[in-house]
Amino acid sequence: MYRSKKKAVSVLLSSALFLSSLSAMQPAIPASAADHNYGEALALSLYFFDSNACGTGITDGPLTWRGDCHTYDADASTAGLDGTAKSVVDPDNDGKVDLTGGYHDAGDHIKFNLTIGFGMQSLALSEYLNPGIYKKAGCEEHLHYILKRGADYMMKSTFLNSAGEVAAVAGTVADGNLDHAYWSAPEVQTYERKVFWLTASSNNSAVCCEMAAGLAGTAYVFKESDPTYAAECIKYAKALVKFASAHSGNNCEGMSFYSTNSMYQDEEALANAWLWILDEGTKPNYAPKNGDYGGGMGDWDKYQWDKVWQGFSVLMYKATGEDVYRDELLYEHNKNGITSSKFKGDAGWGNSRYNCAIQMTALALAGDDASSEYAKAAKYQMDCILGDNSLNYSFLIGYGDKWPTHIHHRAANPGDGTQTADSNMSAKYTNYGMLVGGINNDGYQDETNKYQYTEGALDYNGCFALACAGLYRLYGGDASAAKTIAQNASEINDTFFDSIAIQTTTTTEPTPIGTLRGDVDCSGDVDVSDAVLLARFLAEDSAAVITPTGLINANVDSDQQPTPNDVTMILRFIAKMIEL
Ligand SMILES: [Ca+2]
Ligand SMILES: [Ca+2]
Ligand SMILES: [Ca+2]
Ligand SMILES: [Ca+2]
Ligand SMILES: [Zn+2]
Ligand SMILES: [Zn+2]
Repeated sequence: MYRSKKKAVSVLLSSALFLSSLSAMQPAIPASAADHNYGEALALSLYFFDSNACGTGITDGPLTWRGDCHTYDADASTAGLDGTAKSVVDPDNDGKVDLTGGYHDAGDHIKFNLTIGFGMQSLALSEYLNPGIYKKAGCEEHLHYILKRGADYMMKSTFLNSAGEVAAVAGTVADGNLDHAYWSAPEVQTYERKVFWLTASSNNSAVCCEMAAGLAGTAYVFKESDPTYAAECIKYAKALVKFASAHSGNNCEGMSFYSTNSMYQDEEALANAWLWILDEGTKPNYAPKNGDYGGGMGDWDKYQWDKVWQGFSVLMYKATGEDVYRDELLYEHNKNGITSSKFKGDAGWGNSRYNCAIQMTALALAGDDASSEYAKAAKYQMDCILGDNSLNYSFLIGYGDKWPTHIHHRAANPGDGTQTADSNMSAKYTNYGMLVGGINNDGYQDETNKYQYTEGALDYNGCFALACAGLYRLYGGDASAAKTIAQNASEINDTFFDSIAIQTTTTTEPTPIGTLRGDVDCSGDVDVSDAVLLARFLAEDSAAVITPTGLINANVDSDQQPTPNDVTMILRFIAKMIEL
């Protein structure tokens, strides 16, 4: 589909003319040298997910020091299930089901579908907001590899009946208290891993919708390269949203570290927004104002594992350009307040992830303008995290030349078999790309048992990707530096993704803007029907429907959103008075 539209462009306009008009309409971006290398940081950050991989296919994978683990999740217990749910999950009635795969959550080895969903959704969102950014960083295949492991596991742990409806979800695997009792590498562990099931009578709707958002986001990333896989992800995403709303609940058993509140409408809205963007659903109907999404549902917070309203608004703003989302993001930005003069360090536990989440909102407001105060504020915060702080530590492990070594991560810092985190041993392996909690207003303590500072998790790196991808798009950076690190680090199997060509460009390329300027109905050419459709849409004619791509195509004057001026410009183009 994308290729054929491109062909139509070249028929209509010479490619040179098209490109020159494109660049003329882009806001000017100052050619500033990047203080930090965001391309390198983004590419490195993906390796954290490999460090938390669980199941099989890990030995001989991207990391030399990781191997298959918890393979006995293949015989996970179905205890706790009964009736139809039991018969769907365990048709041979042996009391066992295969739940291998997925990701450990943090420096421990629990698999929470809530944070796996959040992590995958965040990675997919970082690509959507910054189209082609992982390709530019030379790590598109790596992104696909990570998303597929996450999506494969979320689908494997979702059990559909013959009608395609969800019968049960293995929401969490491993009891946190038991898991935490062991400080050892995942590869050697044999403790019993309990399954916490979600069913119609004991559901957790936020978990199901977060999974749906992760699956639908993954479908977006795969829709061109593997439409069959994307369709499978969409099927599960739709089933999970339906299950979550038909049987709403907030069962937090087994989720003591990530207890959700009862508000799942934010995760639901996010999943539905992705489905709408994929042309697989209707446009979510929310009009947030001053943090209030209606019906008493408020944001007034930051994007995080069970509070994703800002992720929803960022996604919708990118898709529609509508002022209602910009105004809402501006409200939350002003409330959370980051500037380019003071590091925001008010979170006691895992400060860097919240800081990155706030950067995401600022970068959405910045659009393509690297010289805006929003962009500069995000850049300042990220630069502090990457090393411009009183300790000169990069809190992204393996980036720069100094980083924390007493990390709270059992796989990378397993000790000698008798030690616990209290022994404060140094990491055995450099866990390249792991974002740790890092510095906050109280400082930083590089101690293995100070998990508030030295641990990382799927949600941390998800938020990091959202911030770093935006900064890389705006300010550039030489991503080949990550490849050089991979070649020299004994921890990384640098030939694993060898088929990937690293692009070393340091200039910022124009952000792709739809398929064809002025082609509001996405028919492949621009004619009077495009102007008519846009005029009807702007007059709020409910029968006038424009796809997200069409809305981007419609905004020919490149301001925030389609307006009557765009109709005028399209008509002038048809009359051959101007170029688009
Ligand atoms: Ca079985
Ligand atoms: Ca929620
Ligand atoms: Ca058209
Ligand atoms: Ca416009
Ligand atoms: Zn494992
Ligand atoms: Zn833990």
